[in-house]
Amino acid sequence: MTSKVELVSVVIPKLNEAGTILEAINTIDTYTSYPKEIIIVDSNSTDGTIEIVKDTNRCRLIIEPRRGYGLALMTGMKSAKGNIIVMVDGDGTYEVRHIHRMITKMVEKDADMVLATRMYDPNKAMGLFNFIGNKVITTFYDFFYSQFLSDTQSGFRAISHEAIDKVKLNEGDMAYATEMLVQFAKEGFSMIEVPTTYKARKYGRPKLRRFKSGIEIFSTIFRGILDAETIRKCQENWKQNRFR
Ligand SMILES: Nc1nc2c(ncn2[C@@H]2O[C@H](COP(=O)(O)OP(=O)(O)OP(=O)(O)O)[C@@H](O)[C@H]2O)c(=O)[nH]1
Ligand SMILES: [Mg+2]
Repeated sequence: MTSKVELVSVVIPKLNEAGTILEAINTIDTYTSYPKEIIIVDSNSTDGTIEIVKDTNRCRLIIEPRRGYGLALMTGMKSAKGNIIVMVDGDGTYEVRHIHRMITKMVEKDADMVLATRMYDPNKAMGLFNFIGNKVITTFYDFFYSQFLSDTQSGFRAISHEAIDKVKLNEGDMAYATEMLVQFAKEGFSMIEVPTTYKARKYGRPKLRRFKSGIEIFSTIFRGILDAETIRKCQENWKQNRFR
């Protein structure tokens, strides 16, 4: 539950995103009027990103030498001081202006997590493979974990710090985001979505390795399904919450 905003910690994992990071920082600074801190977690970028971040003097920079999207987020969240944590990519693909709208919704609905969904975006900028993969994963996830999400692979989320501290997450790479949803469903934490827009990557290369990530994400979902206790809890939570 998130009934008030004390401090928002925006955690940005980034690796070689020199072309987009400054704009992301500036936009977050301008459009998020809640009290905030920006934490950048870098795995030793070699394209000048680190220098750009240092020059801004507006962010806390953490070097996490181990590679992996999940590891970077775990490290960043560990040092977050806010009662709300926002995770978002530093690659210019997500509309970071929408952080404000996500947090307002979070407080209004007293939610544990708000995901920015890209599924209602009129620009349809998501690549076809990613779109299909996302749809399949989301359908499986919703069915087995009794949820109604439309974009489980969104890496743009506002999360209650208290809630994330209660779950144990181990996935070091892209499956981290799915593991978080599995654990939140098991704990009965409330998850809602707000629409956002999405842009295709303009700078650098994606770090997502589709095949490897696909296997890890499905393994994460199926591991939870095989755990009868998890599924029982999700169904129980759904029954309790459906008339709310
Ligand atoms: N610190 C750190 N950040 C990472 C690592 N791998 C990925 N990232 C960052 O995590 C975010 C998500 O990775 P992306 O490559 O954008 O993956 P994606 O969003 O699936 O791919 P795109 O559609 O191309 O954006 C980006 O901001 C990356 O720079 C890593 O090993 N270390
Ligand atoms: Mg990205």
